[in-house]
Amino acid sequence: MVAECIILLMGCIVLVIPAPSLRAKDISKGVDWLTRYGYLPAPDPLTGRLQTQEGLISAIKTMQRFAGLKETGVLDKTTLEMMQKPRCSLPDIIGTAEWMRRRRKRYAHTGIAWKKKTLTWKVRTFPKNNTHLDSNNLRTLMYYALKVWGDATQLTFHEGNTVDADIMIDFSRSYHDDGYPFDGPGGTLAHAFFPGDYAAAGDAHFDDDETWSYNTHSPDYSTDLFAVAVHEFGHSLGLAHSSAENSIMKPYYQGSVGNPLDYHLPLDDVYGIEQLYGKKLQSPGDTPTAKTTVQPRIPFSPPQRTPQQPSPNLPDRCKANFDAVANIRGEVFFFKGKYFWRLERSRNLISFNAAQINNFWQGLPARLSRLDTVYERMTDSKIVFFSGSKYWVFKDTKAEDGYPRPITDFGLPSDGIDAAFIWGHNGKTYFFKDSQFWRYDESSRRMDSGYPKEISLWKGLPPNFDDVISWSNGDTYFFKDDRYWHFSGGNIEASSGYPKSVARDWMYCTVAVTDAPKSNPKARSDDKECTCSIKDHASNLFLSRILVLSLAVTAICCKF
Ligand code: NFH
Ligand code: ZN
Ligand code: ZN
Repeated sequence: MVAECIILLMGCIVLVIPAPSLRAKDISKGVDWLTRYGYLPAPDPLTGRLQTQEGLISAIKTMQRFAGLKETGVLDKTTLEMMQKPRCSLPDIIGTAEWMRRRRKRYAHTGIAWKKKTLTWKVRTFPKNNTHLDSNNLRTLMYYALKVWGDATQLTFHEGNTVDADIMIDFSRSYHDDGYPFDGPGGTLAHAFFPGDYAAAGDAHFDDDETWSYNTHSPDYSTDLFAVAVHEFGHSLGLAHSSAENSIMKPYYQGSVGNPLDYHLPLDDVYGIEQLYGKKLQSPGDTPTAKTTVQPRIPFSPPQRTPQQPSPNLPDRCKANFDAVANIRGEVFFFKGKYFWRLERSRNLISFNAAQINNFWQGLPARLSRLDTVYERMTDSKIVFFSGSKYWVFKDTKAEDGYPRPITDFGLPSDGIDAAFIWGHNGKTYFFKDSQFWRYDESSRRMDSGYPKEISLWKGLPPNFDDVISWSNGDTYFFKDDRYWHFSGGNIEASSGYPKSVARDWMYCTVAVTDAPKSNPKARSDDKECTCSIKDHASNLFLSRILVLSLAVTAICCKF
C-alpha cells in the first residue's frame, strides 16, 4: 500500500514496445485512473497521438513498478484490479475541477510540488570527456539554470555539499541504475525526477554521451547544457511538458537559448511554476538582501571555444544545392551529403557549420552518401528518409526496426525520387521525380489513382528540383540548386518575384544575386489569390490540422 502511494514520474520520453490491443473501456478506465493519480500528465496536443500512447505505456509501467507488479506496460487484469483498490490521500493532490481548469493551459504540471521554499542541489558526477566545460563552469551553469526558476517564484536554491541534496545532478551514460538507460549520442538528452518523498525525487541526469556546451554555436554540433538544464529543473520542480510555442518545457530540444545571464523564462513556464509555488513577491532586482545571498560563489569564465575553422571536407552552406529539405516539427532541416543544417522555429540556424547526419539521426547506414528527400508523416509524426531505392522510418531521432525497405512499398519507381512533402491543403503526401509527381494517401497507404501527373501543373516550377517543404502557414517552398520558389496557400502558380536565393534568404549568406528585393521566406507580400475550388475530401484528423495550418486559405485546388 505504501508503494502504491508514491508517485514517480519521469519527465522524459521512454521508448517501449507497443502494447497489444486493449479493450477500449479498460483503456479509458486506466487512463482516468492514471491521470487522477498524477501518473499521466495532460495530453500534449503538439506531440500528438503517438507520444500520448507511449506516455500511457510508460505511466502504466511506473504505476506497476510502484505497485509491485510486473512492469509490462499493459493494462492487464492484475493492473486493472490494483487500480480498483482503495487509495490513500493522493486524489487530493489533483482535484477534478482544478485539473480540468489547468488542462486548458498549455503548460502542465504534476500537481506535486516541494513543500519547502529552499532547496539544495549538488553536482555528484561531472561529464567525462568534456573540454568545453570545467567543473566550475558547469556548477555555475547549474546555478543559473536553477536561478531562472528562483527568479520567477519564491524558491531559493543553495549548492549543498552533502550526498542528500534535494536535486542531485549526474552525468551518466547508458545504464545508470534507475531503470531509464540513456541511448548514446542524440536521442534522449537528459531526464529528471519529479518532486516527492523518494530518494531520486528532484534529481536530474544528463546523458554523458552527448557533447555538452553552452552559449556557443559549436562546430561539433554540441548540445546546449544550460537550455537542457533549465528544462530538467522544470521537471525537478514539478512541471510536465508544455505545448506552448516558446516554452522551455517543450519535449523537443530547441537549440541554445543564448547567454545564461540574459535568459528569462518564457511566460508559459512562469505561469506554470507560479501555479506550484506562488508568485515572486518582489522582482529579483528589488531586494538587496536577496541579491547578496544569491550571488554565485563560483567564477563564470567564458567558454573555451574551439577555433571555428571550416574543415575542407565540410560542405559550404552558402553553395546551397541541398539534397533534401524537410520541415520537421516546425524546424527546417537542410541535408547535403552526410551533413545537415537545422533552422529553428525562430529561424535561427543552430550552427553555421554542418552537422553530421549520423550524429543526430541514428540508424542510417554509415556509408550512405546522400539522401533524396525527407518528410514528417502526417498520420503519426514519424519521419521518413529516402535514399535511392530505399526508405527508413524514424521515430523522433531513431530509425525503427525493419528498415530500410524498398520504396516500391509506396508504388514508386524503384530507382529513387527527387522530393516529397505533405501539402497542407489536403494532408496528402506528394512525391516528385524528374517531371512527374504522385499523390499518396498515408491513411490508406495507397497511391491515389490518376497519378503520376506532370510537374508542369505547378506553374513556374522547374523539373528535377531538389526538394519541397510546406510552411506552417500553409505555403509551399520548392528548392533547386541555390534557388527557391514560393507557392502561396493552395496556389498552383509560383508567387511573383521568385525564384530567389536560398543562400541569402535561408542560410544567412551574403551573396550577389540578381533577383528582386531581399525577402523573408515568411513574408506574404507577393501572395496571389487562389483560383480553384474545394474538392478534396478531408478526414477528421486532417480537418483539425488544416484549421491550424490555413485559416486564411479560402480555396483548395482540385487539380492535384
Ligand atoms: C529530449 N526530456 O531529450 C530531443 N528530447 O529533442 N533530442 C528531452 C529533453 C529536451 C527530458 O526531460 C527529454 O523531456 C529529445 C527527443 C527537451 C531538453 C525528442 C528526441 C526525445 C534532440
Ligand atoms: Zn522533459
Ligand atoms: Zn537516469
